[in-house]
Amino acid sequence: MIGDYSGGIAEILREAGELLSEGLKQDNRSFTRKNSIDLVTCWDTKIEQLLTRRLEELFPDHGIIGEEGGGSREGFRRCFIVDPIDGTTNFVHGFPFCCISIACVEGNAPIAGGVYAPALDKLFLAETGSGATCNGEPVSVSGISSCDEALFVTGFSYERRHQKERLLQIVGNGISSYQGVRRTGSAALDLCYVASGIFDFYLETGIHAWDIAAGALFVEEAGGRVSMLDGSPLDLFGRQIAAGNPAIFKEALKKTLEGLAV
Ligand code: LIP
Repeated sequence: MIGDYSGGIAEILREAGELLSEGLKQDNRSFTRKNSIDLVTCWDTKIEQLLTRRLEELFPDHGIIGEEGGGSREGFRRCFIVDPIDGTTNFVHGFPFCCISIACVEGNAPIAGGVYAPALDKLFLAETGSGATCNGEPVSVSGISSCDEALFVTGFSYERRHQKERLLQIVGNGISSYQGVRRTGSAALDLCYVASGIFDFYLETGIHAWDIAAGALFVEEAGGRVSMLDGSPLDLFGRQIAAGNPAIFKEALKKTLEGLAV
């Protein structure tokens, strides 16, 4: 799949992936706190600097928004939204389920994206209308047709200490409704695994556009659905997402949010 963006995004992700691998090889990874549980490491900063520099070189007329550096999309028709390390808490603890995410958006719609997890040796790419791939092979969402047979994945964002009852209700609903419930710590990889038919439904609140922009495109290009918790079209900046295979989507949304105000 070589559209206008995939070649450049893949090249930059592989370069940044070397820094992430280097960081994972360290005995330990020091961090500072953005709040009581939201961490940042020097690797997040280094990788975001590389992403920004290389994207400016390859796509000079695009805006850039990054988790660590801010940036803006004002005045740009198209803008990159980057997460230098999605799954930073995993990274700090040496749990290799972490990745780098780059998405190109026009308005509120992702049109191209890439996610690279070097420790898993998985490079996901997609462009609107061209499908989604993992390591060059097409991926598609699962065909599972009932929640009983499905694997549900969710996450606990950095607001979790103020939302404990709500999150426990979602997990409780998950335990009663699905074959299994998972929490991996990386929204971007959760969406990649939905697009690959490994997870069947994902739902999270409190996440940011940089966590989900690329992954949401992968799910749609792999034949899946993404939306807000009330089923309305996804707003990347709306701090919530539901994603899954179309066969169980409606049932899963209803069962997962049972007893909760949406
Ligand atoms: C993480 C998300 C994850 C969420 C975490 C955190 P980060 O992003 O990928 O789904 O549960 O709380 O937001 O901070 O590692 O880029």
